[in-house]
Amino acid sequence: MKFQIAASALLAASTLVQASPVIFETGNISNISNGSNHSNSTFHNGTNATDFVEPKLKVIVTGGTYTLKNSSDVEYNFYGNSSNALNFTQLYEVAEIVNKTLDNDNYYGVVVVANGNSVESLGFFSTILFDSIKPVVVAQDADYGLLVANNTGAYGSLVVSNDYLVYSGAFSPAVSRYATDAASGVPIAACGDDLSVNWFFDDSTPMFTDPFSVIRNQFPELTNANVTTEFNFTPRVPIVSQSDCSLELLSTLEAAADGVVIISTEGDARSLDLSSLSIPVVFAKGDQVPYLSSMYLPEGTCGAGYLSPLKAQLLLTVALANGISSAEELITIFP
Ligand SMILES: *C1O[C@H](CO)[C@@H](O)[C@H](O)[C@H]1NC(C)=O
Ligand SMILES: *[C@@H]1O[C@H](CO)[C@@H](O)[C@H](O)[C@H]1NC(C)=O
Ligand SMILES: *[C@@H]1O[C@H](CO)[C@@H](O)[C@H](O)[C@H]1NC(C)=O
Ligand SMILES: *[C@@H]1O[C@H](CO)[C@@H](O)[C@H](O)[C@H]1NC(C)=O
Ligand SMILES: *[C@@H]1O[C@H](CO)[C@@H](O)[C@H](O)[C@H]1NC(C)=O
Ligand SMILES: *[C@@H]1O[C@H](CO)[C@@H](O)[C@H](O)[C@H]1NC(C)=O
Ligand SMILES: *[C@@H]1O[C@H](CO)[C@@H](O)[C@H](O)[C@H]1NC(C)=O
Ligand SMILES: *[C@@H]1O[C@H](CO)[C@@H](O)[C@H](O)[C@H]1NC(C)=O
Ligand SMILES: *[C@@H]1O[C@H](CO)[C@@H](O)[C@H](O)[C@H]1NC(C)=O
Ligand SMILES: *[C@@H]1O[C@H](CO)[C@@H](O)[C@H](O)[C@H]1NC(C)=O
Ligand SMILES: *[C@@H]1O[C@H](CO)[C@@H](O)[C@H](O)[C@H]1NC(C)=O
Ligand SMILES: *[C@@H]1O[C@H](CO)[C@@H](O)[C@H](O)[C@H]1NC(C)=O
Repeated sequence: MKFQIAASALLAASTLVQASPVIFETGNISNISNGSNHSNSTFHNGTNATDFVEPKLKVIVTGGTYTLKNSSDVEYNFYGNSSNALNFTQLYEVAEIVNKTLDNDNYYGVVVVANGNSVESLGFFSTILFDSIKPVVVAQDADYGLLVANNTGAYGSLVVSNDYLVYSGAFSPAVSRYATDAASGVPIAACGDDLSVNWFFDDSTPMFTDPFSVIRNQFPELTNANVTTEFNFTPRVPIVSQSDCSLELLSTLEAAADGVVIISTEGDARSLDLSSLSIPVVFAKGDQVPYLSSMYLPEGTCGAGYLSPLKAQLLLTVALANGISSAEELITIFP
């Protein structure tokens, strides 16, 4: 730990106000309430408040490091305190809370505190599901999540790592056991020991989910936060290594899975016979900031691009949960 943040130090930090704003989304952000300059007269829907509530940040606790302490500018909601990776059902349960919070003018951002096994999933899941300029910050430490979410430059889904770097949820470090290098990721800001958040770029909207992306334009259903209550269906998408893809394994998968992510371990996978599989297949790499195109993959399968195996598994599962399963569609969704 470089430094410890006490709540009082956070509140006293004048650097929070001075940090230069960064625009993460194209669009008109001037009418969204935020922590640094609230307007008492008008909500962004144009109506006037009769009983004005000063906007807050909401912290949703699912694990990690936190102290439950409601105050005038932070509201803590306890979801759970798990050290296991949140499963798909739980991700959607948290998503429903985040969705309602983002749509509520009484909150100007959300912090999700989670254990280290869930940070990558929550950050990437939020990137897919939430099309909002309000910050959704996933962190293991609530104080760091709040520090970043309260920075006027923080928009969209972000992950704060334990070494105080800030990532877009699409490019957070691969913390899962499926990555060969646990440190990979593309940071966009660093928190300073003066409690500043120092952004590296002017506009860090990932192209993967920007307003012109395929995912936002052609598959808006992927932002539905209530899929599991709606369909009561949790797709089963295991991750397997290419070197384990025996005929026996493939026939087991055909019967027991709705889709599969295969970790590419050989250069050219085109000789792999997947003809016995009728479920969607996505190949992903476990390398540091990987890129896997579909060029050397068997026909009818999809490359995960720069997504880690865990992120590829999540995207495929969210797609399947929304009824998207053809290779043609999946290829356009994956980066
Ligand atoms: C939010 O804060 C930024 C930076 O201080 C400011 O430019 C913007 O106008 C504020 N928005 C509102 C609605 O107060
Ligand atoms: C800002 O307000 C304008 C006019 O009321 C509206 O058209 C626009 O969608 C709002 N933008 C956001 C980001 O809420
Ligand atoms: C942004 O929204 C504000 C407040 O609704 C409005 O006055 C301004 O003209 C808008 N700017 C653009 C570029 O739409
Ligand atoms: C956010 O920043 C504002 C302005 O500096 C400050 O008044 C407020 O206490 C901060 N909120 C949190 C939760 O740190
Ligand atoms: C806060 O917003 C008001 C109204 O938009 C503006 O007049 C004022 O300059 C802003 N204050 C700061 C510190 O940005
Ligand atoms: C908004 O109203 C609250 C409660 O009446 C008051 O404490 C606060 O100073 C007001 N803020 C602004 C920016 O006028
Ligand atoms: C909201 O309040 C402001 C300031 O009191 C006023 O100028 C405006 O006309 C009101 N708008 C509506 C829709 O009532
Ligand atoms: C904080 O306030 C919210 C809303 O009133 C409430 O649901 C929650 O239980 C409170 N949390 C704590 C830790 O008191
Ligand atoms: C996720 O975990 C919860 C709590 O342990 C459990 O009730 C639920 O059945 C699990 N869901 C799946 C899809 O495994
Ligand atoms: C405008 O937003 C406020 C605050 O969320 C809400 O109470 C009010 O019902 C909304 N009005 C309309 C017409 O949507
Ligand atoms: C929340 O969910 C509703 C219903 O699916 C959707 O219309 C809205 O855009 C979502 N809000 C956010 C911020 O994702
Ligand atoms: C789920 O969201 C969809 C799309 O916004 C909506 O049509 C549906 O009514 C919602 N279902 C539930 C159970 O909330």
